[in-house]
Amino acid sequence: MDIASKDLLQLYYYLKLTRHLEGRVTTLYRQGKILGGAWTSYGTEAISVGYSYALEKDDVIAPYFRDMGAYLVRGITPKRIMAHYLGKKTGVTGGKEGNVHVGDIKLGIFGYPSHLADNLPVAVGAALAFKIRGEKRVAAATTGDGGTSRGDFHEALNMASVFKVPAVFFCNNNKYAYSTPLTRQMAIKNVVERALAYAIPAEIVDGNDVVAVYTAAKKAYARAREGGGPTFIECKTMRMHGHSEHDSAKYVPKELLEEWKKKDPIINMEKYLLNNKIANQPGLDEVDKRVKQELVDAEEFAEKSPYPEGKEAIEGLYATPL
Ligand SMILES: Cc1ncc(C[n+]2csc(CCOP(=O)(O)OP(=O)(O)O)c2C)c(N)n1
Repeated sequence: MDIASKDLLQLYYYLKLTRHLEGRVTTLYRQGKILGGAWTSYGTEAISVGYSYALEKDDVIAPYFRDMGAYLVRGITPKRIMAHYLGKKTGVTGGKEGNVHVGDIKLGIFGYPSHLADNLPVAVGAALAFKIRGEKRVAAATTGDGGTSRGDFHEALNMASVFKVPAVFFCNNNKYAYSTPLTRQMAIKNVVERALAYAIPAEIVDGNDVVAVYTAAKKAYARAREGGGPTFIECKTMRMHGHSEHDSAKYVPKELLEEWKKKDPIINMEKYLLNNKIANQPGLDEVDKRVKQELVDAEEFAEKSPYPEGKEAIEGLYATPL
């Protein structure tokens, strides 16, 4: 697939933005400035950036908690995210939520019910609606490997397949579900086998290669739009930090982390851009500088923003029909 240079550079920009934003959030968490917890997608950013960048504006996503890249790509600004983490009124949830259960329906992002595949039935419902209305839109949803062991995952895939809805599922297979390694949560080798059992076409991609994720996603979305039904894409990667920043992840063998450090998605993309002469080193440094400045501005905006007032706690809790 031919990808325009401008899109490849944007993919790189979003990888860097996600990495630095979550890095800064982690620092703020350690300083005690974050009101809730800090879950990051460190080392797996290529999945959320790749699958979301391949979508069209009218499509929707039902993300999970390691999808910061998708929030950014779809237009939740770093300012709103920073303000969210600091519990401010200008944050994504107006200061109501202190974790990463965020969404913005105006940007086609469903706020998710839980971290563990409950978002997949939501995507299937949206996709079924698109199909019934004859709209060429797609719903994308993600889950971790652990989430694929839960009932919601299986119900969603079964229904998506039976009704042939335009939904595309991504698995961020980062080898651990909290402290449980893959081998303790499933007896199969590859998660794709679960999708194949529902007669859903499935593919394994390198989850640390943003171009591979983007390309597989584009193909699956095109098929879904043409009435070809759902696809499942297993993105193999490694969770490089703890489950959350409170977790030192001592249960993960050091050698495994060392091995995957060499496959870092940002380093991969830099090599790709340099080798294919799409960018030079000063160009990449410029992106880094731009991203860091954007985050300084975002943090300043968040710091200066007010906290919500008490009475706002009960406002906006229920959906207003669009
Ligand atoms: C029903 C339910 N059980 C447990 C939790 C706590 N929890 C949140 S995420 C998670 C592990 C998720 O693992 P996985 O699906 O592999 O995603 P990963 O963290 O690896 O990205 C757990 C146990 C929860 N949020 N909801």
